[in-house]
Amino acid sequence: MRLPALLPVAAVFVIVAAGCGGSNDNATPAAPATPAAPSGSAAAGGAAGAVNIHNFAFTPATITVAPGSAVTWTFQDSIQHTVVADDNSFSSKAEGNGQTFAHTFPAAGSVPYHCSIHPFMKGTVTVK
Ligand SMILES: [Cu+2]
Repeated sequence: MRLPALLPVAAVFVIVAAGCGGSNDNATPAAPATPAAPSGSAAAGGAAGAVNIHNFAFTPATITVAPGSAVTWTFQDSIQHTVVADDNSFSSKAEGNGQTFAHTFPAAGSVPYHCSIHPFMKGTVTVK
């Protein structure tokens, strides 16, 4: 006469165990690959440029924008990078996945830049 009494206990045990396993699975999804449209920071007078930072590279490595335009870099690596002008006219903080950095280029010229953490990462903004 003991078996019927044990069955409800076993059922409750299974439900509790399932709830525990489910709440513990907290995998971090990959960052969305779609670049967000630059919001607000783009100055009037030129088309904005966008550069992705992914796999230890600036893509495109060379970008051309009109004077007064902003360039927005989107950090897409889980490893942190920076965007630093070779002449130090601008520099970002070290940023990781999903962050952005924007800089407006008022005057014509060519501005090489790099990642200060990984100096082999190089890019150039050409303003003309
Ligand atoms: Cu870097």
